[in-house]
Amino acid sequence: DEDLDSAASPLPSVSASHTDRRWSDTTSYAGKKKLRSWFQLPNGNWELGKILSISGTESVISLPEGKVLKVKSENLVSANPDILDGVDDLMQLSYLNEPSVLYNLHYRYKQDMIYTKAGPVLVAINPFKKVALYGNYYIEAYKSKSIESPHVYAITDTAIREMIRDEVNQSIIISGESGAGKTETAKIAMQYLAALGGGSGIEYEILKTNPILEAFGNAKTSRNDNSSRFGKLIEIHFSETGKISGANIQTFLLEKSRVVQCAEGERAYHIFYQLCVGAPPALREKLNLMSAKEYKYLRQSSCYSINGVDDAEQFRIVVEALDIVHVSKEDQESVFAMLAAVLWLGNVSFTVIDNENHVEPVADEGLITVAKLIGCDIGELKLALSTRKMRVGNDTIVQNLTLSQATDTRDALAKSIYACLFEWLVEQINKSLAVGKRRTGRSISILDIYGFESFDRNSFEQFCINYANERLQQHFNRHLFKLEQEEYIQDGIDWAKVDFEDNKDCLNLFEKKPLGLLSLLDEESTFPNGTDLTFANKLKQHLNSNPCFRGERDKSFTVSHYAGEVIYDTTGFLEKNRDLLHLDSIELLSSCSCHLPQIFASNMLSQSNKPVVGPLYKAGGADSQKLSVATKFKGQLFQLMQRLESTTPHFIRCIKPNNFQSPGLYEQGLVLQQLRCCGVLEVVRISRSGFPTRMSHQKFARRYGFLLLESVASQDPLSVSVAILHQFNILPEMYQVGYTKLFFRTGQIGMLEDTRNRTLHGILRVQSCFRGHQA
Ligand code: AOV
Ligand code: MG
Repeated sequence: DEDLDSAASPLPSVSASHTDRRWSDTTSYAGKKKLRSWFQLPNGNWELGKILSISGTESVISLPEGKVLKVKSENLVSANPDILDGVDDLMQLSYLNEPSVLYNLHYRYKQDMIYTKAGPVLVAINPFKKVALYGNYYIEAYKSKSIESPHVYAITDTAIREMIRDEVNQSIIISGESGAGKTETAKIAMQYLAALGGGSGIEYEILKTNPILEAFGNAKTSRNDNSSRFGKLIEIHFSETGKISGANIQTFLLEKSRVVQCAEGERAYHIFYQLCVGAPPALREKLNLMSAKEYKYLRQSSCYSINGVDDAEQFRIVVEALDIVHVSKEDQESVFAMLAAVLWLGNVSFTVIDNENHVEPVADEGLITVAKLIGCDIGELKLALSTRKMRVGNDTIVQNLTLSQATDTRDALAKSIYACLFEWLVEQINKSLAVGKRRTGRSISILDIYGFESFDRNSFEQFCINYANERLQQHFNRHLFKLEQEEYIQDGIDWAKVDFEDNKDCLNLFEKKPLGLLSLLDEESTFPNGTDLTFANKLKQHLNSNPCFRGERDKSFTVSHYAGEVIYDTTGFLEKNRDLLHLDSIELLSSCSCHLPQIFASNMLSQSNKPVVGPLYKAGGADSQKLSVATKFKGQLFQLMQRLESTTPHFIRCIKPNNFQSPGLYEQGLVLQQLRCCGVLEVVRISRSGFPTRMSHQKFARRYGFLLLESVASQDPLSVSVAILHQFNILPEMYQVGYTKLFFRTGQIGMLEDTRNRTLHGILRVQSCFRGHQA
């Protein structure tokens, strides 16, 4: 059978350094007939055909539905034999080219097998529907290892075992584009951890943090109805007995602009809509709540509901979860009051009072309700929204604000209240989940950060999100390429270095000092006359020689990210990076009679003791001084990476099969682009072109030594091992002898194992025949 024959043929030679051959091996098919082969259609999709004949440089190929085509042989790409259809690890494919990988993933996806291994990495393709792969039955099955097919449970199980076996903290790092399924995957991993490490009851609290954080930190975007607008690392602690003893959540950079502004068809944070439809009558009255349509902040994107989501029901779920993580009813009411205050603040309007466009707030229902909800004096609120105190020498003068200044001040206040509320909530949750003082055990961390984003219009938020993804990508590269290759060096192995798409240049573009994106942004943010335009011009002036950077028209620039090019529009960059809240607003909050605004004010003041935002603000004197947003975020990311470096990582790559959040639709081009950019195929390639199977000389000699036909003079394990390799004619390029171990390419040990099994089987049969004769 020719198909089988090609399955058994040695691995295609994988070129180590030529990028043009990264994705396809063009093993020649000349002389073979009726082989399966890939043919690329004009639309870019691949179709599986059979080669009917080959003459010269042309082949005749039959495609599905009876089409027969004559094509150039060089346009055909080898397909795997059908016995390899749907293998659960891409490593097992004889031909590792793009169409074969796409086909294999699709083959499985059609049968709801959404998980596939790519060597050490788990690939998860979003099903966009309920699949019967979860719950107690499966948890038990993975725990007892009665099921071994790839799964988040299996990866999580490995993490637990390695944590216990090696006494090393573990991390599960989930990445992928927006909407690819990271957050769902993180929850599935948490479910497994809770089931295996449960018992104390704390696991129940841990699971309940999800609905809370999603309500306050997720929103509908054009990419994902439940898009995370913050990054999250949850560290789950285990006692020596393997039981969960507590947890800690760290969050990263919440997108706060969404509170006051969001694009058509998107929504602000879920909790606002949940509160508007879900609040019980008494609460509605107390907060003077109206329907979402009445609030300007929610009205601007003309989207109030999400298909298949019942916001009122979600509200009840959030309240129940808040109860479980021990947020008191009183605190809950304060939280809702802050949310209502933010909504009402958006309704505050201004009237022009002089011919210089100075304004004052209209004392209507909005203003009155805000004052009541945060517990401040109406007069103070009016002043805080329409004037600014300036210190000149020893005098304080009061300046009136123009309409646009007042609107910005109002929005800044709303954003700050919301961001502080989010932080405060996370703090409360952490108190409730706190690990006891005896922190002797180990931990498993799960990282779920916002995915790479490229919209029609990309602003400061996408800039930060994509920067974070570059950092993560580097961590991935380091662990799966660099470290792997370092192990070969350590054991003295001679191997062909495999190049991978290193994103060092792009990270440098962001981080280099003083001429990197972040430094230049900070510098411009401190200049009194800095504007988004001067910032954009400075970038073009200094960075145009960087291969990852390109200046664009107007105020825009392009960055070549590992996941593709993104054009950023610098409008609003400086302001978002400075993220100033005027001292007047902070003073207003600290004058409030309600306790949350007071806490927020003191948090803001304590965070602003590092004056990196320079002279401008000092001169003004009335502004708070603090780290710029980008610098703070960078620091957080560095810390995160440091923490992850001390753990054994397990990687999950989520893939989005279509942009419509629709089940069953598998778009080859889209999947391919994600596979390419996240380096999944390189991981398989390095695992295969490298020597993924390792066995110590001792173990190898013990296991296969009895197969030797001639005895070896020296009985040391190394000599025995070498004799075995010779006897079985294992080609020199298929293995390497290291100082301590033998290193094999994929599939080699399989052949030896087969022989070993057959021999053992034969011996047993002979023995049983022999016994039969005797009887
Ligand atoms: P993300 O976290 O990767 O995007 P989500 O985890 O929110 O993506 O997934 C998006 C949607 O896909 C979910 O709301 C589900 O409807 C569906 N989904 C994902 N995984 C599964 C699964 N295993 N089973 C069923 N449905 C699933 V973002 O946070 O936008 O980067 O920022
Ligand atoms: Mg998410």
